Amino acid sequence: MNKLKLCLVGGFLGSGKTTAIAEAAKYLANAKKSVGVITNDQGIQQVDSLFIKSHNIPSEEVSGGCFCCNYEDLEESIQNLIVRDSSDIIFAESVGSCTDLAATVINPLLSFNTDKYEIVLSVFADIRLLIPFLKNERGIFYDNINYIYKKQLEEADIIIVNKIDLLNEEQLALAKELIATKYGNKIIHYQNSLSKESVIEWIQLITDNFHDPSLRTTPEIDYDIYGAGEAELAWLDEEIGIVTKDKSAIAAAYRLINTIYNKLKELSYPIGHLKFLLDDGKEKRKISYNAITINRNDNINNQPEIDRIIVLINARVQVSPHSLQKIIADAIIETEISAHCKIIENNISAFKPGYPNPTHRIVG
Ligand SMILES: Nc1nc2c(ncn2[C@@H]2O[C@H](COP(=O)(O)OP(=O)(O)OP(=O)(O)O)[C@@H](O)[C@H]2O)c(=O)[nH]1
Ligand SMILES: [Mg+2]
Repeated sequence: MNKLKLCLVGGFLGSGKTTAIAEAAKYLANAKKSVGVITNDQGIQQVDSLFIKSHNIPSEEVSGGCFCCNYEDLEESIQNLIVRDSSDIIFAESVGSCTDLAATVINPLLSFNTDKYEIVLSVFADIRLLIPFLKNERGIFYDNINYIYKKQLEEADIIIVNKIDLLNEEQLALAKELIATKYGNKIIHYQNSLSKESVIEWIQLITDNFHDPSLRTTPEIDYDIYGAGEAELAWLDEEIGIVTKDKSAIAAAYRLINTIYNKLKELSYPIGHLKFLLDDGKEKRKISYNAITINRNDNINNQPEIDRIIVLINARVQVSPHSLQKIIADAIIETEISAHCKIIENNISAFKPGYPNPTHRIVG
């Protein structure tokens, strides 16, 4: 029997996992491969799940916590994709603040299912965040969060250094030197996930590196530090409706998004991710920010003229859940005044993710 190829995709928040997975899945589907995707995040209303679905890619979602703490849900999602969609290659994107995947996901899958899986773990890193991290072993987040970042890279089968298009040649050459001294023993792929060719190279690399079904050695991990880092990044998901009288709903949505982003920047709260899914009933578009997003140039001219739009917000920010909710509430009030619209808030959820409590932990 052919083994299921499971491409586990980890790496820090906003590093480009979903972008690459969507591109890879579309490419493989065009090549007549039976591909499936599993999305995963701390909350219930997930931007990435809707984004993947909007590309008509067979998908499943694990919600309300990471794969390791929802292991049964992960197995059920894999099974659903196999049975319903005949998937034989599955991309599973873990929560961007999750680590210890080898011990809590890969080893249990291999131990409990003899001869069923071939697995490879790609860990993504946004090159603009990786460089300052490597230079001083600190990032722009608190130390506990930097610890998660470091552990993610340590357990990677393949490190995907992503968003290389955002550096010039000289910066990239210096970055490569730095990365080679630190991670010389790893397979490293320099990638631009917005480029199909670059993503095809990643697919090739994964295909060549599916591991024998033997248990992985796993890095030491201090769960108290890991848990503290998770908790320092508040989660918020919220669906809102924007209604205008002059068909300017899209412009109002962009105004709200900019207001939220600018408030977080002004208050210097480091952003893990800040994602929006705009749904005008015809088209879904995703807008994302992370800690170092600079000047997005969204073209808001020539947009459809519509009276209402739904916006799903997912945020993961180094701040308390209460403050995060307040910032968004303030931005909504300001936008209602400045954009002459009515904003209706539905289904808000804001919380500190709990202590990671994996269903299984098997050290290879
Ligand atoms: N310039 C550039 N932008 C990228 C690249 N890869 C992803 N992005 C952008 O980075 C942002 C975050 O990408 P996502 O794919 O959502 O990142 P993610 O790792 O899935 O994020 P989370 O699921 O929130 O942890 C989006 O705006 C993407 O368009 C890249 O290679 N180059
Ligand atoms: Mg994602």
